[in-house]
Amino acid sequence: PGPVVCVGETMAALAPDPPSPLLTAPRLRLSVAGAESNVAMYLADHGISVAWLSVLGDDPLGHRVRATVAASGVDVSYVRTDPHRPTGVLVKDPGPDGTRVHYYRRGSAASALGPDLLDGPPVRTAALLHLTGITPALSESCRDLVTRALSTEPGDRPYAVSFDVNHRAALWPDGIAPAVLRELADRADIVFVGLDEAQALWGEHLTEEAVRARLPRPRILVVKDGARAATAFTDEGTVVVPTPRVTVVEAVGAGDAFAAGFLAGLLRGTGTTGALRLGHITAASALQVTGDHGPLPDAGETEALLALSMREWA
Ligand code: KDG
Repeated sequence: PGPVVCVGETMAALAPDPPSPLLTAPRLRLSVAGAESNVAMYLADHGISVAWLSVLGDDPLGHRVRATVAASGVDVSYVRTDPHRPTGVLVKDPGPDGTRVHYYRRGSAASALGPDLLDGPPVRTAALLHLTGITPALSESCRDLVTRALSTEPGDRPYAVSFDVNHRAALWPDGIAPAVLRELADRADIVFVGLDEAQALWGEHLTEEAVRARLPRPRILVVKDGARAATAFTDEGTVVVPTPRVTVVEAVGAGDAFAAGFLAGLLRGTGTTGALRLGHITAASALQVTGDHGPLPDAGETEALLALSMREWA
């Protein structure tokens, strides 16, 4: 099978360092932020062959993003540059009530991504295409891209599609996200959604089972309840794996890390329980750093964690 291909926008990210409100912060740290490239970088860490596909501005921030993603071992050779549109930017504003994110991405190079991208390499030969619910919120052409990738029935597609719901309220016009995201997610082969995210979108008191009832079609649906557990609904049944306890430094990027670990597990043939464990292990590494991307435990440690009995695990 071909590689995994992750498609979506990655931005330059600016964050006060040390964390303090933007109003007075003397210094900003420059890094990169993008849900799909986060997944790609963690897949590469797990030894999976993966390409990231996007468009960047022909500007220094775009060059920085490309170099950073490439340095993680992700194939960026299909990433295009647009001489007329800038690379998007995200700015974090830490405050007493948490960190607010401000986007400068309208009209960005990646917002002009469109469905034509699905016709060429590397998508045509991909084993797995990873998309998120961020992309359909970026522009009409971006929504067309995701809609077309999911327009055929799972059995009729040359590749499997995994879809992380990733609801970003700030990017959506009022009121349409719940219906659009549900319809897209229900057409994917593998879906990731946070329980709190599903409750915000589709109903305050939803349980994991009620989320499954709203998304009945995906071959695999993973519902993540943060510090408690992750539940996978598959054709073979339901598997619940508790979240191991870790000291959380910053949660941004943990969802992407989880998705990458789970997909790496599936591709390595660990089975559903192993994939959920690898999701948790990978998320833990993102939870323990301020950026989106932390170091994984080494291969020996990972194998030992995968081999624990259920009682030893959590
Ligand atoms: O999942 C982490 C992402 O939210 C972050 O890296 C930025 O992709 C991003 C977005 O659009 O919010």
